Amino acid sequence: MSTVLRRGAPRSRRRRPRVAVALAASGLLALSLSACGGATKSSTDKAASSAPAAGQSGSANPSAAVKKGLTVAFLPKQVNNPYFNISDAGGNTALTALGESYKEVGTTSATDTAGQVSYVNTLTQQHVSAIAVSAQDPGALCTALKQAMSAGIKVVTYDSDTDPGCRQAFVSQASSEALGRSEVDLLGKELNYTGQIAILSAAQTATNQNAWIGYMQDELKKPQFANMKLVKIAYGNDDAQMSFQQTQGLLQQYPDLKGIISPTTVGIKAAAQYLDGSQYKGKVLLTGLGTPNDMRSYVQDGTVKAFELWDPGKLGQLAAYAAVALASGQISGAQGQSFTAGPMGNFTLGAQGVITLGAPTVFDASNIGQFNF
Ligand code: RAM
Repeated sequence: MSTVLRRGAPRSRRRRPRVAVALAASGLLALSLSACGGATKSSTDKAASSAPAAGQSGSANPSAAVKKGLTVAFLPKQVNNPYFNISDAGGNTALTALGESYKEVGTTSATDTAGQVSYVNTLTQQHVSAIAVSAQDPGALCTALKQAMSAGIKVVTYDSDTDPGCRQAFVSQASSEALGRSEVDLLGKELNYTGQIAILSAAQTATNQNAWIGYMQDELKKPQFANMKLVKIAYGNDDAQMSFQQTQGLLQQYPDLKGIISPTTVGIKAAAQYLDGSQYKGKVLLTGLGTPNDMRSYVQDGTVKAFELWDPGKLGQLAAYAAVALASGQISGAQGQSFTAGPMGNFTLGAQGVITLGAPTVFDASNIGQFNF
């Protein structure tokens, strides 16, 4: 994919309408670039991101009818990532079942915050009903998302949140705390709570990975981990090649390394691939978050013992139902409101508009055969 235009490049199978291209190519893109400046957040955005929650107040009518003719746009962190192919297909399934319209736009790189901003601006111009976005950075999209909300567009984050003031609700895959702590616990058991470990993350700014890593570091402070030392956090940017090279670099830099946690589907797959073909296979243990289909062969050949994930398709479905509930006025993002997510049942919003999918599944040799995603 490295030959593909990186910034704002749309999926080839879903061409951007001409008007969108024109807008992005002219003033809007310039505006977004100057406002958000790629990975470096401007002070404007920092100020915007710390403002009080814009859209989580306001009244809602839980028995309002589902509006018809809605368009929900999915803007994943990265469009060429199999994880988001599954999650966004789930969004499409839910919207199709409701008779609403689905579309997906996004960048091919997971570190193209300016590209994400540009897409938000384009969707605002197109006046979609709602945007479901997995944010590459907690603050960089805030100015653009607040403009979208001011224009009446509902904003739900899924998978990776923005600062809470920049969206109405966040559809979270699972408790961040449970995810972070459990990955350390899985590796700790496998290593008999001894040795140097490293983390191979995604983008350095990713809200979700950083939240999980925070809890991993906290878990490591517990007495049972006194002999386990986190020596490095490396970033593979959800890029397969970079994640592979970062794994190689970790082993070169820390020859005594005993384990790696990679809380990204792209990272764990690349790390497993590296270990599998190296002298470290079976000696350096690996866990984290991966899809069963990506990881099956590495579990079967002993490179990986156990890892975890939620069902990305269900996450996308829930994001779509939440977006439709927001656009229909059934919820506004306030704590305690609830809505029905079709066959998935009822969900209630927690503090700061967080809607949690559920608990993740731990996959190992005993159950991986039962899962196909
Ligand atoms: C990658 C992305 C995504 C994360 C999964 C686990 O696909 O970073 O945001 O939730 O891994």
